[in-house]
Amino acid sequence: MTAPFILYGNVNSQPATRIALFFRLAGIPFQYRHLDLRAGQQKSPEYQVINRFGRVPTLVHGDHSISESSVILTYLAEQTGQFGGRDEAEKLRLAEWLSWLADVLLPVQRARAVRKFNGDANALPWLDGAAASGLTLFDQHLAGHSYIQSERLTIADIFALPWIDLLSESGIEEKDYPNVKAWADRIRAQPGYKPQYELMPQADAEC
Ligand SMILES: N[C@@H](CCC(=O)N[C@@H](CS)C(=O)NCC(=O)O)C(=O)O
Repeated sequence: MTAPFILYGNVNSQPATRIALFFRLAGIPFQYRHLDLRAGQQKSPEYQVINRFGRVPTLVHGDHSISESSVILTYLAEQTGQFGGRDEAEKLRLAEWLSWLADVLLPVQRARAVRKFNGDANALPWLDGAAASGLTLFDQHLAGHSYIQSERLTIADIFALPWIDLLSESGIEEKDYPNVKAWADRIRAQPGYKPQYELMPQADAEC
């Protein structure tokens, strides 16, 4: 029997959502381990054995414990044969996209964190401007493309979608970015798709 996939996450975490979304879209069961971030469970010595950064998500699979959602998605694509690159050139393009998206759209996540979790409101003017710049570039790229890389859903799409799904919590209107909206709707129509707050329970579970 192959080892189970075990995801450590929190329902509010967009990086953790990416991994749960991968499993749902791929139709692969996983074991879910809830971490209470407010209580600081992610900083416990036991947890830091599997995640040196003290954050979620972590994927445990056999002898591996992997952090960073982009790395986890790349690993899962390799392990399952789903949503990854089909040859070396595609794998490299996907790695580029993951890195670019993480740079350019991170202000979207940060703007949500400030608004939802009462962060430093002084940061908002800069974050809102940076989020708008990133989304404008992303929207321009998606004109004429069904998915981020070619016409096929990949881990790059799964990486980006959680930020877009909760744009309203970032203080941004999805309709202001029509190509992004059309792309997101295409993914939302996929079998297995669920929005963030339905993807992960607030307790350990078999999913
Ligand atoms: N770059 C990381 C970001 C992970 C991250 O920011 N995790 C947050 C939740 S969204 C976290 O665990 N925060 C708790 C902490 O830093 O103590 C990834 O993509 O996995």
